[in-house]
Amino acid sequence: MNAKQYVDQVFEQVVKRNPGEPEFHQAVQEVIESLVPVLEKHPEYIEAGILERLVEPERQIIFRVPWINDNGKVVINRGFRVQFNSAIGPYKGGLRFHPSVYIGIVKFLGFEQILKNSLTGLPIGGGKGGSDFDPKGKSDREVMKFCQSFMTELYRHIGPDIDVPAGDIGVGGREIGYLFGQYKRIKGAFENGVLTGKHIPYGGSLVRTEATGYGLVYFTHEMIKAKGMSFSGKTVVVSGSGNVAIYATKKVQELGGNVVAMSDSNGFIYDKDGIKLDTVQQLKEVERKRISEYVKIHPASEYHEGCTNIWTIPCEIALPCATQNEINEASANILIKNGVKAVGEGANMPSTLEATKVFQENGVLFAPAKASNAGGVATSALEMSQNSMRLHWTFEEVDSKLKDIMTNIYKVSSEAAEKYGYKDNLVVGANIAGFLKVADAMYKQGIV
Ligand code: NDP
Ligand code: 2IT
Repeated sequence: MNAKQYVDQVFEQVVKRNPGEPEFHQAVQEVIESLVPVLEKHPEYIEAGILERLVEPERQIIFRVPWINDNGKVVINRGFRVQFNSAIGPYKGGLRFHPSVYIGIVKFLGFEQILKNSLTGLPIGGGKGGSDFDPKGKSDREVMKFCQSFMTELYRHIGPDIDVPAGDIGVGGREIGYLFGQYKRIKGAFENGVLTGKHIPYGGSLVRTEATGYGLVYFTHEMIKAKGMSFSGKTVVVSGSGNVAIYATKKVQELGGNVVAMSDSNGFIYDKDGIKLDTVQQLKEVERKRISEYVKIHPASEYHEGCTNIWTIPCEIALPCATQNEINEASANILIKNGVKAVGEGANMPSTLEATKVFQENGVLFAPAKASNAGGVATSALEMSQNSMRLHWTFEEVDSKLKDIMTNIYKVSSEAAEKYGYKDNLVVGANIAGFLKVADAMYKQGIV
């Protein structure tokens, strides 16, 4: 069997074995199709069933999360943790709390995490988890109750050398704090390396809050710099207004770019003179309100319903930082018609396979999520290092390590692309560079 036939057969099996999980199929398809040239050079990986093993999680945990809301009503949510691959380190990846979470979403995110974590150059395997719990409109007390119940089951599956969760959509510092408090109470030990994204006083790392957004801009900057471009004076659209979007916007503004639009799941704001980030931070990080409130404070700006309509705003650089499949083929075509030159993915898999193809066929510089948003998990790994050493690095130290890591991810991804005959195709380059380390580790550890 040749490499192409092998890949097709593995993909067919994935679809058959994981019915009704289109996001997982999509993530797998994008990765394994680009591995054909690697498998041609390494027939021993086919022999050792590396791909069949890579696409099958080592362990999938699904559990009941019962809690009582402020009205005294019993509420049941579902919790998930997929421990996907531990070839190069303990499982590592975020927790997502959003009503759309089901096993297919957790598997897609966990699968992406394997190669992303490998690209960071740090010793972390791939995992992901979450719940269909919706934090919107819940009181702090309800969020705490939910987090405590969630951890009461999860604690038995995780640990600083086993599996280290962090945040993702709907999970930020507040949730990590409640989760850690309950873990510590159950274990009766101060094992702060069990979670990352912690607050600073109990072992959090400086820069972790900013890391995904800053890292995205560092990576995108490397990509556009190679073609003689910079952020200075560019019109930029950033979707989302959560953790990743806010700190991507902050770094773009520092580099002299003009971010003119941001969004949430209801709609988007357009402020042609530049988004006032302080207002967005106050509304989103402090008051947890809708982004539509922005126009009341800045009446010269506009609010439009429909989050994906944000891609109709003309820009030279687009940074999708909200959620999966938020840019489809039609949106990609509109962006191109309006003159987009570069796309940097902050969210996980924000472009559909068709949209990615449209960007690449039209010469748009394209930074794929597993490379460009790896700064968050990389800084999580730096948080784990500091916890192990019982030391605390300064903001400048961590930020400079983050910058080096993102620059290196760009370098290894573009070199792998070129080496395997896909010059400038960072999708293929990132997949190959991430895969090689994991495959080598799996191969050397035998059939496990
Ligand atoms: P947050 O919860 O902080 O923010 C999410 C933002 O995206 C909000 O503005 C939210 O709007 C919007 N959003 C969420 N779901 C949807 C949806 N279904 N449709 C439209 N808009 C939506 O999450 P993060 O900023 O942490 O995560 C954003 C993306 O970045 C995700 O894809 C995540 O996986 C990825 N990521 C996050 C990392 C991290 O370190 N946090 C690291 C790497 C990737 P609303 O408030 O209305 O729901
Ligand atoms: O998608 C991601 O990389 C994250 N949500 C961050 C994971 C982490 O462990 O910091």
